[in-house]
Amino acid sequence: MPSELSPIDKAKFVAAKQASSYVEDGMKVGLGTGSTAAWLVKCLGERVEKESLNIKGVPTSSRTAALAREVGIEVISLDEAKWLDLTIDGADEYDGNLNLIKGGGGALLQEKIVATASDQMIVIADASKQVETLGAFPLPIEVIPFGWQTTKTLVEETLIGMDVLGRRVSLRMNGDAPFYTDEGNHILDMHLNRIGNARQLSLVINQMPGVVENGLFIDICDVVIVGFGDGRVETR
Ligand code: ABF
Repeated sequence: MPSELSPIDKAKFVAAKQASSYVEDGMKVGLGTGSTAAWLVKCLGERVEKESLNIKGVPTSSRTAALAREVGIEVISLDEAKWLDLTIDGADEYDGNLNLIKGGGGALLQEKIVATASDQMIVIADASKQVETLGAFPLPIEVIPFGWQTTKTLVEETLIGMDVLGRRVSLRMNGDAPFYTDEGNHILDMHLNRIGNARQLSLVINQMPGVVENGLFIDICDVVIVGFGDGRVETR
């Protein structure tokens, strides 16, 4: 373990380290995005170097692609891979049914496509990501830039009558300018506080023109590996 890690980084590292042991020679692996997933990519890079582990990685963002190449992992596109053995990624929240909110890092679209195209998805997280009910973390939705303000208004109106506690929707910014995803889209963050029916909300949001995808991952995650600041790891 790298020395001098803060408790939160130690928690992320131990979860990532444990998850990296699920990766076997010859696998095609989806590589997540975010600070926890970055530990995973580094752990896998170490195995590639020390054990001559032969894997192909499909990154979920340009950031992860750059890191994977840097640590010596062979990077291929999802279309080259066609289907993956395993995807390992972080999350912003997970509940008792292993449903997730993802997309705080702005990469939810590629993350969802890659995770869905995998035999298994493992989430790695520190213990602070566990919630009773999803929604304290703002739910990101990816929208195309054309007419995004109209899409935002329609989303706000749609939230009336949904089982949520808040309805504020904000455009994600990057300094003074709107944030752009790797696909050239914007992100709207939905401050819902509590999502009573995540499955229904996900379906309703995705029906709206202008919405590309939302950050609810329902029935996609198979296992959550939780790391703690004292170095313990638990599997859910
Ligand atoms: C990605 O990175 C996301 O979907 C999630 O938004 C975020 C988690 O980041 P971190 O691991 O830095 O908390 O996995």
